[in-house]
Amino acid sequence: MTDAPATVHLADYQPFTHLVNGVELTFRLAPQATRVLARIRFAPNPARPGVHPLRLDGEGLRLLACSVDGQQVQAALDAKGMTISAADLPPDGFLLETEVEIAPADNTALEGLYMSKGMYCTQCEAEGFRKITYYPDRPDVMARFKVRIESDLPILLSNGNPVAKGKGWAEWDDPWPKPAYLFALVAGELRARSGRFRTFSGRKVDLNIWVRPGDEDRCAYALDALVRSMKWEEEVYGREYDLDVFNIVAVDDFNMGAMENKGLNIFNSRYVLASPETATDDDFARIEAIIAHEYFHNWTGNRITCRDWFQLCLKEGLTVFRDHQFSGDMRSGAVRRIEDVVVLRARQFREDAGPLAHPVRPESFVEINNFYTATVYEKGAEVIGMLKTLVGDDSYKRALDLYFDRHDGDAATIEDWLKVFEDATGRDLAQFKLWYSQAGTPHLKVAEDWADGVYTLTFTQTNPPTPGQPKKAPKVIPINLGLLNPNGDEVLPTTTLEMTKAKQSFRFEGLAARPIPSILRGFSAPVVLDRKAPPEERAFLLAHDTDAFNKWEAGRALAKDVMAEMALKGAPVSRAWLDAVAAVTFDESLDPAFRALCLRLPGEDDMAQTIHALGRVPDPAKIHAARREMSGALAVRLGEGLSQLYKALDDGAPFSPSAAQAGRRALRLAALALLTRRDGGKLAAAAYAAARSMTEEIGALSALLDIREGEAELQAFADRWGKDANVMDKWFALQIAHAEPAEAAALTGRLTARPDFDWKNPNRFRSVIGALAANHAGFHHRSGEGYRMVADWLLQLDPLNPQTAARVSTAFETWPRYDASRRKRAKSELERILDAPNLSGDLREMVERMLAAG
Ligand code: B3K
Ligand code: ZN
Repeated sequence: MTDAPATVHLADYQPFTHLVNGVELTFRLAPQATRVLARIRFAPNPARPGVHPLRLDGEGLRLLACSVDGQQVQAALDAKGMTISAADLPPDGFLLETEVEIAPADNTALEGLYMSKGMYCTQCEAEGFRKITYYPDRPDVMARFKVRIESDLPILLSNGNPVAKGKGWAEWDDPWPKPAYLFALVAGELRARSGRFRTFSGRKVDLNIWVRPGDEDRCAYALDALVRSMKWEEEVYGREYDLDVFNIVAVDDFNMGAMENKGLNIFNSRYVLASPETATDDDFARIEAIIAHEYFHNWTGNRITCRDWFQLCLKEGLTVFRDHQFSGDMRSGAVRRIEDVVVLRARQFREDAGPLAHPVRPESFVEINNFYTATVYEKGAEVIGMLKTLVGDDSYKRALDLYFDRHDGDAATIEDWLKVFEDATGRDLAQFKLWYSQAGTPHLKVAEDWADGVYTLTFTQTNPPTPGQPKKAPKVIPINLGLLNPNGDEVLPTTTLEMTKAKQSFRFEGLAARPIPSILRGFSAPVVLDRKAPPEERAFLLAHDTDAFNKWEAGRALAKDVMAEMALKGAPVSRAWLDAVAAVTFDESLDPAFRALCLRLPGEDDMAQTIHALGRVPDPAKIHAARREMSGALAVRLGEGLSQLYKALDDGAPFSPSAAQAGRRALRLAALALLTRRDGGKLAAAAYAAARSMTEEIGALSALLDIREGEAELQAFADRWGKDANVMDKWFALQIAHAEPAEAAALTGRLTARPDFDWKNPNRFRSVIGALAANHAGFHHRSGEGYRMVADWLLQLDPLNPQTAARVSTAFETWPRYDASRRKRAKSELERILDAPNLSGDLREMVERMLAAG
């Protein structure tokens, strides 16, 4: 048994005892016995006066040699690191030399140095560097790294600029001081797709995307996205790249999306490789966003890093905000905003409403990897969006310039970040800071009054209790508001109301008629708007709102009202909703991508969350049935127009991943899905056979699976793509996503029995087990089979890869919202996990937090 993992507290922060003045690493690579030689120069840290021993992190290392200034010393070793007593350390600074042995081939956790299909690679954030060598593995210790790699493999990469290479070795030098979590090394049989970028000051940068042989022809889109990111970063934020090379490596076994290591980004191959035949339009959009995200980290994350892991949102929230801005500029801003809010609600609102809720800046953790969450990332980005709305675009720009100026080279905090805004604008942000410290999604109620030509809106905010935070103070909420006349004209263009109190009224005078309010335009704050509105008003806004987000939101709110009535009271599909959607669907003046979004029904999990927030118990089977009934009714209501739409949207143009073409495909495939509900699958089968892109292939296959057809197409798909893991992941996930609730677990069972269910690969695991967890009615099926199967697989994966097991376990975070019988079943699965011998600290922390809810 290892000791119980300790809880780390933000309040306990202390600077490290020493400074690191330079690191030289030599890697002698071998799968079972890699040698890592480290030469680290330490100096006393003036911020920690006094005499201190040297405490270094280190896990799973075999120490072979250890000396200080050339003298061998006896280090005290334990499971978490080594300590060298102060008596062995010259007070003015010293050179520590160590040699350790590690076995990358046995590293199944994919953290530290590991192997993926014969290639060596690393993942150090957050605390993986300690699995490579003894080091102060914390973000506030920044140092310059020089690296020598010795191996017979042809391509040897590390951070910074290449210095020299010869047969069997290569040397790299990173001139920019960095924390250890940004260290990276890659060695393998790799091929590059290369490009060039000239920065605004004239610096030439070599760009390379490194992939396994055979994948070279799938790099063009990522390379193009990289160049556009670099340019956008210069134009919009004035930030230039700072090395001679920028390398990206695609890896098949990776715990998350990608990693921003300085000058050497490592990517999950599914977020790099793309061709029209293998990637969907959504894949293209995601690749563009992730390439940009990791690139933008070069300034927000690398040049300015975090003082400690509690400040994670400092780099992640800001970088997500920036990648959202970028995607909005590259594509339709309105469509991107809607998509981002859909994700925010699906992941972050869900997290905020359950047992895993935590502040954007948490105050304690056991395993930091468990805090790379939707709250830190997505809500962290929303907080920055609100700040920008409150101070205005010009002040935002001035504040960011000041941030880069003042903190370049620092390991900074949220306090530093907010101070920059206070200094740049003169604003007091003390109340705003609550967004960082209080968890939970605020609910906003609205009351209207119209009397004597004066229209008054009164808002009331409530901040619901979350684990460890029973009581909360009111937050600053920027509410973007527009007012429309009953004839559809806008009488008040978008105006930001600044709500600072628990209850607050805003008056509008000089209006000729009682207006229709368009509240929270652009989703100006991450809150739940609790406002009942009659269907006519929602339909009116869907038809007339000038704010694209709120126009969509009106349709979405209407669809949710209808679905809730159906699931809770057995109401019929509403005519008003059908008519309103029909009007938008056939409105040729609107962007096809927007129309496709309006045709998409709210997700079942989202609906369950909404019903739960109404104080009712969601029934997954009823929600599922209601949603199907709604799309069936829509297929009928849209009638012949659908076929025309489907035909008209095929312009025969050659494939382009452009947002415009993707939008047309999305609308066309939405039409196909509905048509398939009526024609028994004839059109979809033909569409599958004629598909010229993966988007069309998946679209046609989904439509067929939706009506329990598509056996032959599934087989054809597997025959064609069987050797392509990234494409086959879609094949696995799609079937499970479309499975009947009662059959989802059994289907998953059959798929996991296949020899190509490589469960140790995180992408495959997520495509199958994650897909079952995401099939709302299947996972929550009353038999409890969904819960049992996911729990079984978490238990199987945990000993090998605790990080991915812990991540997928969030499938259970919603268990308290359901009925007693489901709760009992889910809870007993969680308890079963907790009883497992040698459960990882990662999974234990998650399960304990989830169980604490009841
Ligand atoms: N910073 C990494 C995430 C690291 C996750 C460690 N468990 C990727 C990103 O946010 O860009
Ligand atoms: Zn990031």
